Amino acid sequence: MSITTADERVSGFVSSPRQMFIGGQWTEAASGKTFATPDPATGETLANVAEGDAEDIDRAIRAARAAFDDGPWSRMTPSDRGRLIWRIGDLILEHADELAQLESMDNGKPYTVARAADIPLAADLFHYMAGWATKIEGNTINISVPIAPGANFHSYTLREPVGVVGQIIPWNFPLLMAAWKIGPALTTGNTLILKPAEQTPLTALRLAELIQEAGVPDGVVNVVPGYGETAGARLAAHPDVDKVAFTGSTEVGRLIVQAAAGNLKKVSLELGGKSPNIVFDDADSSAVEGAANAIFFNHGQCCVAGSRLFVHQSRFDEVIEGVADIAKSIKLGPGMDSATQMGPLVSEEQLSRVTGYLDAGRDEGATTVVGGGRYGDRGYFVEPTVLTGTRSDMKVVREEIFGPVVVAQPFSDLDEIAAQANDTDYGLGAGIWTKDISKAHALAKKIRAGTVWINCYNVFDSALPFGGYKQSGWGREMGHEVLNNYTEVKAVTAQL
Ligand code: TXE
Repeated sequence: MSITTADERVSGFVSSPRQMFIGGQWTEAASGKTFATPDPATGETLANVAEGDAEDIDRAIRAARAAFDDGPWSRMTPSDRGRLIWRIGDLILEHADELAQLESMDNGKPYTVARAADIPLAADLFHYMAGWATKIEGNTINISVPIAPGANFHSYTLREPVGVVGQIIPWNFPLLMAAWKIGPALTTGNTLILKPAEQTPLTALRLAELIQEAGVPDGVVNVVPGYGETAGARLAAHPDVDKVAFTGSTEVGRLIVQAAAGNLKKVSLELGGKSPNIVFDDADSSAVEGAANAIFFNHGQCCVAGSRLFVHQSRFDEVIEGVADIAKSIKLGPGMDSATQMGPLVSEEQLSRVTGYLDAGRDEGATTVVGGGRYGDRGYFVEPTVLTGTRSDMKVVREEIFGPVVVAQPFSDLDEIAAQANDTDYGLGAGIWTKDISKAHALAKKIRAGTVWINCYNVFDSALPFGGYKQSGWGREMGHEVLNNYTEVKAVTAQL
């Protein structure tokens, strides 16, 4: 018997065109078209993938509808459902090396990071969600009905799946975003169609194979790779989809809401951010590394990146110098190189978007302390960058850059910093660095954001709800909060 290694499985996976997964079958696009997903470290084609568009989305929705209405899924007991979901988590861990390689090659992030963070977090999400399958409960409610004095009623609520769910995800954490979407939808008994980002379809397709191997019935999970304007738009607009869950840009989030208005499907959104990271005068020295990690992790391609750094004026020079030193020391290279600490951005489009912001910052008068441009002339690398001398009306301060670029500003008091931190259309995350825990909690309360980290940053856990205030989104993912995203509540009243 021959044993295939993760390397061999990965090269086998990318060497032939990948098909889409509809109704438990692996199939070509109805149009026969494929698209290339490039290696961001070189720009060369990594793999070819079936290009789904409206017709394929329609097929997938029919499969998901049949599986929801008539399939074994709706008759499965919660504990059997939970066991299947747990098994998906196990299979992810069993294939962790292979998935981390695929993720690194398709997205550009270092293999070591994918192996240590993305893959175990994705597995953990399924393990966490598996437990909820048996704990979805309604309430009994005592009612007194004024127009029926003396009558006796028995009222209770049922929490039921929304139905067929369309899920559209981005490219910054491809497998993890697929897990955040698929895990809770399955736990609550929905069926789904996932459209991965066109830049990074590979791990979602490999995940679909593992979901099939786990024994999830045909049609419950469908994965249709393709472009946003075609496949994504059809999924968001389709009248037979009951809910759409989207993670991506605020701009496309608005289009999703408009498309969903046709049949008023439920919508949850996880959108952009411009998160403040605040270092007080009494902060521990770990704040410097914390501020660097907040922006440079995943090359700044995090919706929650600590992209606006506010430092108390008494510590400003020291902290900026420290973050700049870290920026200079970061080793850039291909994700699969074991020495690499930061890989390329995901695509040529993101490279020109981020370098465009660097030009805009310079034009508007910002000072580049370190970095400031493209790195090398092959692949989509950008230098880790620190900008100072910025004003709150500058493009680089107001808009999400989604690259390794932080804008740093000094501040002097608590009231001023709360107002500055909230001076943004977004409200996804925030960081606070201080030894004064009362001050930290007081500020945490004032900040209008879905997540606040105190003396840490980028700490995620499947049990913690995640999502945004203001234009950063609607609804929460993870934790028990996510169950609200994927269930309807029915009130039942019987007269006794
Ligand atoms: O995002 P898009 P892009 C932000 C970040 C980044 C910018 C652009 O600032 O620089 O968005 O990235 C699908 N109907 N974030 O262009 O277009 C698309 O195919 C339905 C923040 O890559 O929003 C992909 O699957 N779907 C973010 C997904 O939407 C459509 C993560 C995200 O792509 C569609 C990514 C349409 N009309 C980018 N158009 C975060 N919150 O983490 C596109 N899509």
